[in-house]
Amino acid sequence: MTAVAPIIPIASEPVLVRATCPHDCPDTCALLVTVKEGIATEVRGDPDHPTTAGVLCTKVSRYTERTYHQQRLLHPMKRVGHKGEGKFVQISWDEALTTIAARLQEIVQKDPRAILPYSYAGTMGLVQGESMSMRFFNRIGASLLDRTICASAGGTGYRYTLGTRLGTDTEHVQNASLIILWGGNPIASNLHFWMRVQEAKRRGAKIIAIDPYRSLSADKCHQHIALLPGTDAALALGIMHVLIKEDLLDKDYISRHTLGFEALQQRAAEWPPERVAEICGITVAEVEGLARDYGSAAQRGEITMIRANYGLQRVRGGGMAVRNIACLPALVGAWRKAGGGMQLSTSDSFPKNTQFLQRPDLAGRHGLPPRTINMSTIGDDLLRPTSAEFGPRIEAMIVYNANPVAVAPESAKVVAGFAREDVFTVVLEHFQTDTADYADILLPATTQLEHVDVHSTYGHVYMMANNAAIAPLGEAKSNAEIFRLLAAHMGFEEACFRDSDDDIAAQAFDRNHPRAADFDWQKLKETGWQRLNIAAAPFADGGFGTPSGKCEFYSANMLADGYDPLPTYIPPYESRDSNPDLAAKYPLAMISPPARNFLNSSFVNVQSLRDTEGEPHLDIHPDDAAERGIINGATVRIFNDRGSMLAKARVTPKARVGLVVGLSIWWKKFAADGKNANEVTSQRLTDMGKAPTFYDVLVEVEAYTIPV
Ligand SMILES: Nc1nc2c(c(=O)[nH]1)N[C@H]1C(S)=C(S)[C@@H](COP(=O)(O)OP(=O)(O)OC[C@H]3O[C@@H](n4cnc5c(=O)[nH]c(N)nc54)[C@H](O)[C@@H]3O)O[C@H]1N2
Ligand SMILES: Nc1nc2c(c(=O)[nH]1)N[C@H]1C(S)=C(S)[C@@H](COP(=O)(O)OP(=O)(O)OC[C@H]3O[C@@H](n4cnc5c(=O)[nH]c(N)nc54)[C@H](O)[C@@H]3O)O[C@H]1N2
Ligand SMILES: [Mo]
Repeated sequence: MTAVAPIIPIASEPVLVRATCPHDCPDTCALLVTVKEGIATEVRGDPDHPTTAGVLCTKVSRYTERTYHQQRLLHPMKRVGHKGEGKFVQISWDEALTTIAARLQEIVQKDPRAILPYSYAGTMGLVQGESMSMRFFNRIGASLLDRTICASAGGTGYRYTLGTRLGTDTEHVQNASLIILWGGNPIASNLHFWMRVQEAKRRGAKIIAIDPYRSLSADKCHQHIALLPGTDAALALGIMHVLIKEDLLDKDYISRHTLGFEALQQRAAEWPPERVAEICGITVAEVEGLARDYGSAAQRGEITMIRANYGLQRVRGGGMAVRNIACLPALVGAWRKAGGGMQLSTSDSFPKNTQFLQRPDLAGRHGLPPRTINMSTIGDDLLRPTSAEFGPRIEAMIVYNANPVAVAPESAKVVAGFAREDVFTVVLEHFQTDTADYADILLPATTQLEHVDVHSTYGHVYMMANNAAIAPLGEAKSNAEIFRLLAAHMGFEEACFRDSDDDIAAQAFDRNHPRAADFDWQKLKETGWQRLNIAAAPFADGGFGTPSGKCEFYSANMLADGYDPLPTYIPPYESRDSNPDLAAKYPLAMISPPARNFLNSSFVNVQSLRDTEGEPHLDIHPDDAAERGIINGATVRIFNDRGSMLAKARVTPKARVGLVVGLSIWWKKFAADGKNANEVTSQRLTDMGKAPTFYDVLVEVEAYTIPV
């Protein structure tokens, strides 16, 4: 098989090309791209796709603005200034690839583990994500990257309880009579799920938000329970307590499909609503009311659904919180009906052909023990010297689909690491991001409109195809093509390095798996999307993926891994209760969830979207503001021992007392002080899954006078 560049017909009549939104969002929308004379003129949502339903978010409806942005990187470049200064000159692809291959070869001779790929979900595509790139890094024997920055805490907790990340089918959510938005803000981050919630609301459903902040979504719910960040596990224990005490249980489902109910009963007895209310900073009536709403709806045979999201995972006990919440649907039998149960992610629905995509078998030829670096501690790890435990100091980094200088925690350390003159850094990007400023070689990558890809999703159960709509702009190349060329420059002869993007896409899903038996790449490219063969109510009759096949209230695996085998509460690292000394100095909890018009740090440079967000803000409660002499619109300085940032105060009761909220993730270079919320976040990891604790942060805030 040979690598063939896609040939795109240039028709004078507008043509519609079927594409897929590549962004890190559960919705993975089916797109229709209008192309006229080789130019993409419009991107619309496919009206026929069941979850997209013809609707796009503001960001992606502006996709052409991003693609044809004046500051798109169009040529390979090399650094001429010092690191971080962002000064580059254009070079040829040949010079770029030869320089990179030579430098990597040198390091490979000594110890290939000194090379680190750093990537996340700039595109969620299986081809332009971790396929050719991973084949390349496995073949080199580079360090592996533990991709923990987003979902690994909750994912681990969910799997301990239910065995696999399957959950409620989004397409049936409108039939629920009670929907709990637990730590999510779907108007911003999961719009097509929110559309279903709206429909349920029209049909009479009750919608409850559990969120320390009155987010856009919480504001539109019937009830908003504003608990303290990081206390969700306790709230779930309180709900269990009330369900059991008031006998709001589905005993038949419990006896047939769960493990450890007696032990759970004893544990839950320790969590009366009074204790829970105190920890969560809410009222006893809120705990009891929530449990009664949940249990009684199920008793009436109605459909109840919990949308557990990412907001509640980014704290020390984030894994346990999701584990506890995942016990609730089985207690009331909510899994019995389509639309009921719980959704964290649908990502395990997709039988991906990981062995083919990434070729892990290519690793290990150097006879060195493999080394894995956690992306969430990249700050510390870049600054670590060679040692027996750590292995070799990091000498080269290849960054793609990620912007760690803006998004990784404890940014001062991340910046110090990226500023090391002795690290050879290659960045594949669309734009000169905060991270790109630190590149030695900066390579122009294609956007989704310019390359082919195939997608799984984490919010619905359709396989998705992306056709290239236009030719690559300038000299941009797809990630897969760049790694294919690098492999050729390194002299790798394995046939897998000659697979084209279509060759890869054609085998991305395992056709031997019953769910993907009908997968046919050519057909998928024509139709754009296809549902997996998967039941609408995945656990209606049990069938959990745990060792016992049941929903495990008691988990022997957790015990073996050093956790409490039963649901418990793990307090935050930084909170009033868990660290009173720190709270005396830094009394406010700070969270930095996504701004509606940005997608992590993507789109921040799209003018129309940045204009809508304005500038970095900090929402602060009127009482907390008054105590500090802060008035609405004032510039404030937010700080703790790790760093500081400036923002404009919005004095509002949307932030509960004791909480401040800085919607994120801003590019640092667009902020007055060149900083963002990750100045104050820490590199401490969650209880499970080694994930970051972005929302487990104490700060102080003061009015700031701009020096003249
Ligand atoms: N527009 C937009 N959409 C996005 C993204 C984006 O940046 N912008 N990012 C995408 C990505 S990568 C992800 S992971 C998802 C994230 O999207 P969500 O899953 O919605 O998660 P977050 O936005 O992190 O947080 C959601 C809510 O959780 C609340 N929260 C914070 N801490 C806690 C807590 O301790 N407990 C509870 N109960 N709630 C808490 C926050 O106040 C926030 O309103 O969205 C995806 N979609
Ligand atoms: N303070 C704080 N920090 C956070 C979070 C938070 O809520 N608060 N959220 C965290 C979460 S949930 C996540 S998932 C991470 C997200 O972190 P990242 O995955 O790093 O996401 P982005 O910041 O959007 O950066 C993705 C980059 O990939 C580039 N890109 C897109 N497509 C391609 C492509 O095809 N090829 C190449 N080469 N590049 C491409 C984009 O231009 C963009 O600059 O951030 C985390 N950081
Ligand atoms: Mo994420």
